[in-house]
Amino acid sequence: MCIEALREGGIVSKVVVGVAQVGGIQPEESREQVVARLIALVETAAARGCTLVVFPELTLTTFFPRYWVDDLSAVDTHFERSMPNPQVQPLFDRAAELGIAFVLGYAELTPEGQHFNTAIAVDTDGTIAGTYRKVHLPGHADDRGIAQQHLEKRYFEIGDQGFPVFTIAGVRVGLAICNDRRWAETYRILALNGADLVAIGYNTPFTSVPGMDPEAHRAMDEHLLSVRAGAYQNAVWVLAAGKSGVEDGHRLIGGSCVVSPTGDVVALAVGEGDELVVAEYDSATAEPYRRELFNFGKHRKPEHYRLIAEQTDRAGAAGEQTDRAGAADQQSEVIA
Ligand code: CDT
Repeated sequence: MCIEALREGGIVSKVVVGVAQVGGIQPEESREQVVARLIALVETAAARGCTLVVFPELTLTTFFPRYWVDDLSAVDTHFERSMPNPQVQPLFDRAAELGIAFVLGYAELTPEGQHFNTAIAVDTDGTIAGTYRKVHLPGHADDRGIAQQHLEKRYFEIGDQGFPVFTIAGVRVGLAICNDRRWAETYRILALNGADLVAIGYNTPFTSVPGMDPEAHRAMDEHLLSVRAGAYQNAVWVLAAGKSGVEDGHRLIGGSCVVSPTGDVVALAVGEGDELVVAEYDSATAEPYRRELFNFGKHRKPEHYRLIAEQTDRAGAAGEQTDRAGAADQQSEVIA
């Protein structure tokens, strides 16, 4: 058993954690085939002493927001109508047998017909502790004509639950999904909500920003820069699990990692296929930062942060039309 017997109110101080990088998932792969790959990763995690494993964003399917589909309902085949459903149940069962908590990203279609890019936190006994629905949806509602299509705004609605924190495997885990990791607000809200560890799943292609020179090293550097800054500035651990390798002709960056509150990458995937990276989470690493440099209670000055909550855009800039992701043009308001 890798949970140290230092439980205080259900919270542990040390636990072995795993980040499950998943190689490309091709459009023709069935849910059953994907789930079999995930179970193999969970078994590897158990053999290496893990109690908590994080999987990528939209783990169960290829990254379908890269495709334009005229009929919106045609993409519903990529969405899960319930969780766990019969195809995914074997993952829940095997993880519970092995005593492993996990975070899993997938496309959620609610009974009310809403579409979300979702992650769930599942505890060691197989119960779902909670759900997060992606807030920062990148790309466009209509990318036709752009070489690198990224249509999350077309296929998903903006998450409606903020940034929640759930206790699984005795750790307070905050959830975020892919593009969320590039926004300082994500980590700060999760830290304010009490997260000790932030679990992030992602799908990042090498060529994600139209018009930008797609230098491979830059995509990886920006990813690591984001998760390292989030961890350090908020005194939290970050577990970032990506898809990797080639998915239907599109290359994803991989780079799945564990980052400690010091901002150090303590474990990093080196391959482009299914791969588990493992590290020991230790709550004590965060303590000196929380006591001194990033002692929020002592040093934060929310009275000077009003613009963050009240204003969206840079002063003088105009917003952008979106689709399922909601809302008409957001004309930014200049607040002096
Ligand atoms: N899935 C996701 O959010 N990916 C984005 C890249 C696309 S930007 C058009 C990311 O931030 O990695």
